[in-house]
Amino acid sequence: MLIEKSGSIRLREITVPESATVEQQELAKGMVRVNHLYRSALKVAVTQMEILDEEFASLYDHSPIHHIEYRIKTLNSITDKLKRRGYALTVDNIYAHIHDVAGIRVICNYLDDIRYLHDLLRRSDSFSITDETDYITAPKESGYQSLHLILDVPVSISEGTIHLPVEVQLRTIAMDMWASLEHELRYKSDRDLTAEQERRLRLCSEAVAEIDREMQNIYQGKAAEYKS
Ligand code: 0O2
Repeated sequence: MLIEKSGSIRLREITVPESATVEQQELAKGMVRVNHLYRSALKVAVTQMEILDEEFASLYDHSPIHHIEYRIKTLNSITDKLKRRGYALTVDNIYAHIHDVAGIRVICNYLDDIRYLHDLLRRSDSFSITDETDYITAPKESGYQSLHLILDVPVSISEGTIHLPVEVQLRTIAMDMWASLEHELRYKSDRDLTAEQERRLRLCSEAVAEIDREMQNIYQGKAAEYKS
């Protein structure tokens, strides 16, 4: 199942007043180009991911991917990230410093599915992995778990082949449940989470990790880890 999340860059999001300078008009045009190119990179990467999934399913009668979500980062989010890192909003800075303009989230059934897909992507000739952060082996302070990869994706356009980064977040259904609810709890309210709530979220994340290990063991027919 493929889910496209909203959030593409649209020209109308960029205020170009009548008095806009040539530079501002160029920026607006450049943003439309950014959107088009990253969308194309996203399509290439999503299609390749589906091909791997279908091939695996036909060989082993098990699909490693539960579903895939993808999105183009919103202009606001791009602007915030550039600002946080001390860069001005320019097309060149987006290409140089933002590696998650195009993002794919691959929700897997089991932990081993993540390792298996990671391995396939490492060996793939279609793109290379330029960066990886394993928040499963070492979860973030918040408790967040996922495997983050940056793929270098070749895209054929009229002028030739360009290479663009696409961020891939690989996680299990259980990790996705935690991340979605934690994000909701953290950002949907105008009140910050208390230290106690943060602690409880970390405990939930540990419980998620244990559930993932146990589901994996059950799937493989191994002995249960829980002690009665
Ligand atoms: P969106 O809308 O998902 O793109 P950054 O923190 O973004 O300046 P970096 O290196 O990209 O720098 O950060 P990181 O933490 O490796 O990856 C950022 C993305 O991972 C986030 O995207 C989230 O999708 C996810 N993520 C990271 N930490 C957490 C967390 O504690 N909770 C949840 N729910 N998700 C997390 P964005 O950019 O926030 O937004």
